[in-house]
This record gives sequence, structure tokens and C-alpha cells, in this order.
Amino acid sequence: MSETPISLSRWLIEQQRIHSQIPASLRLLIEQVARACKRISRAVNKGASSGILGSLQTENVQGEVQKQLDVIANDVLLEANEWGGHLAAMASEELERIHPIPHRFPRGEYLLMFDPLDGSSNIEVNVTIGTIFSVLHLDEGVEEVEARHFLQPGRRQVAAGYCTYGPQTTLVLTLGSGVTAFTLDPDQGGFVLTQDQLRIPAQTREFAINMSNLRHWAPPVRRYIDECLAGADGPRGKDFNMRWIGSMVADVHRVLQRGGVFMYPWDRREADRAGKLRLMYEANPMAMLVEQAGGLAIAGAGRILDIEPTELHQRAAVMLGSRDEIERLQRYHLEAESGAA
Ligand code: P6P
Repeated sequence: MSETPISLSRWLIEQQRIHSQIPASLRLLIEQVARACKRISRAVNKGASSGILGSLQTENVQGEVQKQLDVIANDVLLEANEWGGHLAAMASEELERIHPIPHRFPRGEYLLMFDPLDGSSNIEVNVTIGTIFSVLHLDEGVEEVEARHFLQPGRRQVAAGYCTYGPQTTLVLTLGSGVTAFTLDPDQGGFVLTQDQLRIPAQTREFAINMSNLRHWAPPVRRYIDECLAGADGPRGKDFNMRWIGSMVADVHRVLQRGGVFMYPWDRREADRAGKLRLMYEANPMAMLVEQAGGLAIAGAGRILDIEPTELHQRAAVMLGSRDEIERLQRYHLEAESGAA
């Protein structure tokens, strides 16, 4: 008889009790986020049958047209995390300002940031999308939480994760001691442990980037991709494969599952912007997950997790995945900076 699968709740209690790795308040936070992701998954899975697809007549703080499901996912996460007493405030891609915990509820020690539904441009075409979240600790002695309290470098995250809404609903999580994956069992209605201590292979033959931006890239990125495209006859001496789903959660999940490189680098289209993806609730949580799984995550010459944030919704260049490849990319950026290339 197969062993009883380990539920997310049991795994979290064991991290708290046996490994003393997390306090009860962080366990409760993760459980609440997981509960919200289950509700979001059900809404996404209903798709067109529920009449909640399509766009609203509104734009988010990023200037992007909001999908109905963007707003629904955002509301579900806010409601699920307001009352538990584990949070001091939340920040969302869909909200210009931070969302302090209302005074009618107890206030906790953590700050939660999220992209409630990343890749939502793929909703209508039934491509995997997902929720990305990041957890920080609020500094001691703060009375009124302000946006500046969220502006901590990614290396100070206490937890990070994402939930994919695709063929499976999978919660991938790190509490700072490796990466663990849980799959939603539709019969049980709960997440069960399916992979522990995920490791990203150091080498790969697969890269993910939006090739239509090729002419806009900086030289180090162009050099790296040109060498990949040159294949076995080129300087890399091997052929590469390309993937681009257009949904960061789906592309990063593939990298965590089988290695690879995911890149959304700076490009000249909006030269004053560091990149397209957001630092606090996309780049940082994914960077923590990838590095906890043995990979590397850079914005160019430096690590994403070392970026000192200045704005809540600031963007970052993102290049992450198999360590040997990202170290090569980092070397190309360093050589370009020193003029050695
Ligand atoms: P492009 C989705 O809109 C997103 O923010 C990421 O999930 C995804 O990796 C990227 O943008 C896709 O961008 O320019 O290829 O459409």
C-alpha cells in the first residue's frame, strides 16, 4: 500500500516542530497563501464557463489593462491574509500603494508581496499562469507600516514561492532551506508533497527568451544568445533548444524541474527601465527559489538578491537558471563593463 501522502499542513508543522525552522506565524502565513491559491486555481480552472475571463476597463499601477481574474486573484489574497494576525501589511502588483492590515485585525511581524496572477495575458489561450509571492520580516519597532519598510534586498526574504495554474496546480516553496513542491490533489482538495529538495542541473542546453527583442539587447546578452544559436559548430560546441511560454511562472517552473536558462534582460525599447519584470514580487522570489535549488539569478554583473530596492514597483533585468550558464552570462556582463569583451 502506498504511503499516505504528506500534506502541506503536516510538512509545515514538521518544519516548525521538528526542524525549528519556522515560527507558527510563518507556518500560518504559508497555509493562508496556499488556501488562497486553491481558490484562485478553482476560479482559473472554470475559465470561460464562469464568465470571468476578459479584461476590465481599468489599468493597474503598471499601466497594464487588468483582467477580471487579476482583480479576483488580488482580492482573494488580500481577504485570506488580512485577519490571521501574521502580517503587518501586504503589497501587490495590482495595488499602487501598500495594504496595511486593518486596525480591526491583529498585526503580525511579516510583510507579504505578490503578483496575484502572473502571465494573465495567457488566460484566454489556456496557457499556464500563476501566483508569485515573497515574504519579508518587518523591522522591529515600526508603528505605522509604510512602503519604505518593504524596500529590503531579496537576500532578506524569509520565504518565497509560486503556484502554477496549469495541467496541475503546483505550489513551489522555499523557507530558506531548499525548495519543495506540493501538488493539489483534486480528490482530497489539499496540497500534497510531491518533490523535496529540488535541484537545478548546473548545465543545460535549453534557454528561454523572447527572441523578437534580439535587436534591442545589450551586447553581453546578444553574445550569449548568438553563441547558443551557433550550436555545435560554434564556440559552445553543442546545440541548444529554445522555449518561451510568455508566462514567467511556467518558464521558471520548467527551469526548476529540468534546468535551463530564463532571461528577460534589459533592452533598448525602454532604456530608462531596468527591465520588464518587477523586482519585489517577481524577480526576488524567483531568484530565491532558483538559488535555493543550486542555480544562480543575476540582473547583469550582479545578483538579483543583492539589488537594494528604491521603489515598491521597480523593475529588474532577470537572467536565472543553471549555474554554469548564468555564471557565463555574468562573466560576459563583467567583461563588457571592463571593456575586455
Ligand atoms: P513578453 C507576463 O506578462 C510577464 O510579465 C511574464 O510572466 C512573462 O515572462 C513576460 O511578461 C512575457 O513578456 O514581452 O514576452 O510578452
